[in-house]
Amino acid sequence: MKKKILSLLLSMAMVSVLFAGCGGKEDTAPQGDAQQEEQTDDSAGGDTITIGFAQVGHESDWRTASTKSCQDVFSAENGYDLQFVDCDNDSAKQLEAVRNFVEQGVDYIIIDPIVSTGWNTVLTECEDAGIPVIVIDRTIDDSDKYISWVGSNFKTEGLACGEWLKAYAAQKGIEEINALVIEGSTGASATLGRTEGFKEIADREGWNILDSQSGDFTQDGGQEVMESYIKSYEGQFNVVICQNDNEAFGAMDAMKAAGVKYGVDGDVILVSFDACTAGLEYVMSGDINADFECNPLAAPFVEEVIKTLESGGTPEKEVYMEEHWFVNEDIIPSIEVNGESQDMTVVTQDIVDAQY
Ligand code: GZL
Repeated sequence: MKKKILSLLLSMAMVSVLFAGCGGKEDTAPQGDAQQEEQTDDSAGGDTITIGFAQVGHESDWRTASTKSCQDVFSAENGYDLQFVDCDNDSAKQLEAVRNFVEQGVDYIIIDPIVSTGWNTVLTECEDAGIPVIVIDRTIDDSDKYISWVGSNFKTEGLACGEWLKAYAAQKGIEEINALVIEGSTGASATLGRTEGFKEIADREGWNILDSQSGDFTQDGGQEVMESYIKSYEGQFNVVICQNDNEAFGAMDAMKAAGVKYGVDGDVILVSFDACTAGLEYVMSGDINADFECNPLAAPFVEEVIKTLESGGTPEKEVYMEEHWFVNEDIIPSIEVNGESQDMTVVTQDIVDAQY
């Protein structure tokens, strides 16, 4: 928007200069106008940056924190005009939102892609309009027509979950793993990565994944899938992997209602991803055995990308967020993921109080 206002004011200033040159009765007006335009130029020329943000939706605690991070950083007092669209987990709505941003002529577009494919055409439209696109969180896998991506390595999260479960089962003398997976939203890179990572370890260790269905990253979805699993696999499973905390909350409700004991003192190991505040509270209480963090606070890093661009620099194409792996019990100090030693963090009240 900054761009559009500037070019409009510059052309108005040029017209007023032309009028002034003609000596018409508008002599004073154009001068006055020109000065006013200069002032206006100055005020609109360098300050407000307009950002169009097409957010996945409002499906989880994680998403709420992600949205708040962007709204806090890209605020009016920080010099931004944030055009926020909650795309309600609807890919068609998200593509339409991005096209509307192009129509509006925003200065930057931020996208958290609901699904990882179907993006090349609309990103080409953004590129043709000269509007830089920054992708956060989930990835776009069928186009690289964006400036930067800021997010997490979802496959690493899945691998860490598998490596921890291997070490945990050994510590507890559990010889057979019969796991049920409640996946995230179908087609989301977070779902694809976590599923791929965990399955790689499960295949390597010869574990049984009895079933793997989508709970759509919601609490209702987690509860519905877990209720169905209990009917189909009662007494056959000893691990439940939920691909986000809100699904785990729903799965807990379903298991509680069915009398299935889960967590540190239960018959079923319960694992989650995201590590939001409420999720860590359940880790601390022992209801969730382990929670693999996915950091939603990308906005400060996105602002760094924008500032680099504004100063004529070239930002990094990929920026990875820092994340931690949380557990209830202090029996596995670290795990090895992709050949790298990674600490397991026992959840304390201080950690819960500091979480997003
Ligand atoms: C992961 C993010 C996922 C979270 C869910 O980066 O896209 O979507 O794990 C959220 O909580 O709904």
